[in-house]
Amino acid sequence: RRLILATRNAGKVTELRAILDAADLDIELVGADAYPDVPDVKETGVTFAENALLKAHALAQATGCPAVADDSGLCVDVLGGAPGIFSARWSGTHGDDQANLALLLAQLGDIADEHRGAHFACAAALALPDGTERVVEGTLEGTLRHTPTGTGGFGYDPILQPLGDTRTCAELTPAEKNAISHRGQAFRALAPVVREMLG
Ligand code: ITT
Repeated sequence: RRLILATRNAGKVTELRAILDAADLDIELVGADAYPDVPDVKETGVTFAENALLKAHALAQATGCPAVADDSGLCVDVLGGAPGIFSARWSGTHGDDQANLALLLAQLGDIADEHRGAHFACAAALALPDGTERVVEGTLEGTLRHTPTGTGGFGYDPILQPLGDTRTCAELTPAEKNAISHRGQAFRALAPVVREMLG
């Protein structure tokens, strides 16, 4: 059996493979890159869950295979939850992690640490070709650093310091990040659903 990972974000693919491999699903995981002719779906939803479902359904319909999708982002308290679902294109250029992070830091300026609360959020969706769907969510709470630190992970990892840690997500090992992350939580919760629905 085959399960499509409906994402073109390389950082997500690496993490999803590790998280789902650890769940021992006995399923072949195939990246969306294996289907270059399937056009990217427009993320027209207003929530992470809606967008994750849109992406999963688009791949499941186009390929005839079950698909899982991730929609995720960084929600900053003092910005009322922004960039949120716009995290990947905050600077105007989709997927430009450096520019997105730099703009966000500039917007926060020298706001004091006690006002730099934020969380990562992830919605993990499963869609089957017959239209069946499931979606679950996870979050990772933390505070935002004034300067980026660390080289691991992707996106906003160099500025998000999880609560209870002194390091940023970009300083954690991949296993340490997956153990606590929004994505780890969401896809570990989705794994038994995948097993049940594909089994
Ligand atoms: P797909 O739609 O193809 O999955 P995308 O990068 O466009 O890829 P999203 O719309 O879900 O995906 O945007 C996610 C963005 O949120 C991502 O580009 C990062 O900027 C940020 N983000 C999500 N999870 C993150 C994480 O674990 N660490 C750091 N940044 C993260």
